[in-house]
Amino acid sequence: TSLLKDKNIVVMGVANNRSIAWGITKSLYNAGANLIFTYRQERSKQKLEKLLEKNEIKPKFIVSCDVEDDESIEQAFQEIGENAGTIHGLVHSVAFANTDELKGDYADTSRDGYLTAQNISAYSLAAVTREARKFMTEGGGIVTQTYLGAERVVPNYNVMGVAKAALEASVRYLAEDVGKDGIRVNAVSAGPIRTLSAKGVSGFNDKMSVVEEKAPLRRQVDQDQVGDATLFLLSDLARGVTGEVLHVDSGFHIVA
Ligand code: 0WD
Repeated sequence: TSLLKDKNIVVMGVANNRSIAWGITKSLYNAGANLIFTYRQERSKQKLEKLLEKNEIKPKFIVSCDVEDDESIEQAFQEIGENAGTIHGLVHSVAFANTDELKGDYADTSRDGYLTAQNISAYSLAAVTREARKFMTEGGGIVTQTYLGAERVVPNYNVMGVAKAALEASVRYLAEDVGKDGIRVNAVSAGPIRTLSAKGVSGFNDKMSVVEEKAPLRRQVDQDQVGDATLFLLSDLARGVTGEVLHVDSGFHIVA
């Protein structure tokens, strides 16, 4: 397709070939987008460069961005704006919580662990929206990645579930802020997918097998499905959709 032909899209959060952001990258690239990547760790940058090469994807450029640091965000988007001119879309696919908080009782969450999860997983969406919108002068779309643990109690997801609830509320407030500029803000709520981050959640394998057993579609979700849904939300096909959480979970969230 050419749904995103000549559109400059920023992708944040490719750590390796299992990353949800990598599935998204493939969908957006096949739809004709010019891709700009941000990374946090040098190791992720190297992996990303290899992946891009192997898949014959030419990035517009790659820039460092640690979402814990306002200065890093400002610098990254300044550089993106200077190089790309206009930004048409942004994919936020980053989250973090200490693994020792992703098990046991939520009540035992430390203050530090709580603030870290909120900082990187929820506040970061507001911070990057603020910087990106300066260059989104032709309107466009912002899409983040969330999970069912925001809406329901999912064992062990704990502090991350609370951070995702804040993220989903942020999607709505941000949608109102930037709607006047023709920018839409949405989230994809994916079913469990085996990635580096997912390894940190205790009992993660069980969550995947329950989707296979109970979800209407009786199969697991993969990165490519999330990629195509994200493509839809960024494209003009979703021009009437904002402030929305779109479940890409084989329908799991509708069953009791
Ligand atoms: O089952 C799953 N895997 C699901 C994940 C189901 C539903 C939603 N999600 C969400 C995650 O919560 C996250 O928001 O999808 C998003 C992407 O997660 P992923 O693809 O599962 O995880 P991973 O491949 O580990 O990528 C997460 C990225 C990493 O990139 P880097 O370059 O930093 O290695 O988020 C990054 C993380 O390190 N990240 C940060 N990026 C910038 N600044 C930061 C930070 N401070 N902290 C973490």
